[in-house]
Amino acid sequence: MNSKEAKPIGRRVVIAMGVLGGAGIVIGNKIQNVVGSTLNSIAPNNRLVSLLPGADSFQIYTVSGFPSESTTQYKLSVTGLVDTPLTLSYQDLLDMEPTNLDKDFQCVTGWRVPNVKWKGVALNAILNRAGIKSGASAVLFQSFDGLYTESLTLSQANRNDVIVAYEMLGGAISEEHGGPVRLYVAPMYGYKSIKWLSGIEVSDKVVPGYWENLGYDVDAWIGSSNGRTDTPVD
Ligand SMILES: Nc1nc2c(c(=O)[nH]1)N[C@H]1C(S)=C(S)[C@@H](COP(=O)(O)O)O[C@H]1N2
Ligand SMILES: [Mo]
Repeated sequence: MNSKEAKPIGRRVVIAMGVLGGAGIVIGNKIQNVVGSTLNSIAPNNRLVSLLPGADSFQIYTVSGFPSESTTQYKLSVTGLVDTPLTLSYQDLLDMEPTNLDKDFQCVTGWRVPNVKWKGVALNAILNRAGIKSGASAVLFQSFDGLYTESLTLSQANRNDVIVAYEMLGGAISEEHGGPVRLYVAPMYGYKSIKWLSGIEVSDKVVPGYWENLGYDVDAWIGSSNGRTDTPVD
């Protein structure tokens, strides 16, 4: 691992801010104390959590401000190499069979939140509903923040621990955490879990996402990518 990859994400954000001329880039450090302790105080599972900033608590990351969509406005488009393009409402997602997960969230910069409760729809259920055309090998994701992107190979996207989430931490996903709907890719570092998810596009090839263009691994397996040795999420 070279020294560039070893730099914490905060440093990269500062660098990116220079590149983009300060266009709406925010890092959680400033608000982490408030948000972290709020989350701690409402942690639904009676876990004893540290009130120290950064310990076992989420940091809020955004590269493009905090976009807002109500659950009634919300639309998720499913396009590309599919038999039937879809536009799913929030209610459409609630009406599909739910998947519940209780798994850690690990950022590549080192912080990890253990045993987070997630609820949503398996991404593979949405893909199956649209129908995958031959020639497809990847799934691209867009955010209604207008800037952040991500992608997975089709086989990664078909895992049962990859969900289009509408609940985390025991309730609706807050605006800061990417509500009303975000992706949660359990086996991979947090940058795969795109917030404010607005588009799913089935494609013939993976396209590196926002952070991957800035040096992070496209295959973001926890513990075996980015030169890190974290314990994978089981
Ligand atoms: N749209 C969007 N999604 C995003 C990010 C972002 O900046 N914008 N940051 C990613 C990174 S690096 C992490 S670790 C997690 C952080 O999730 P949180 O802000 O809910 O803690 O969101 C990921 N998804
Ligand atoms: Mo991250």
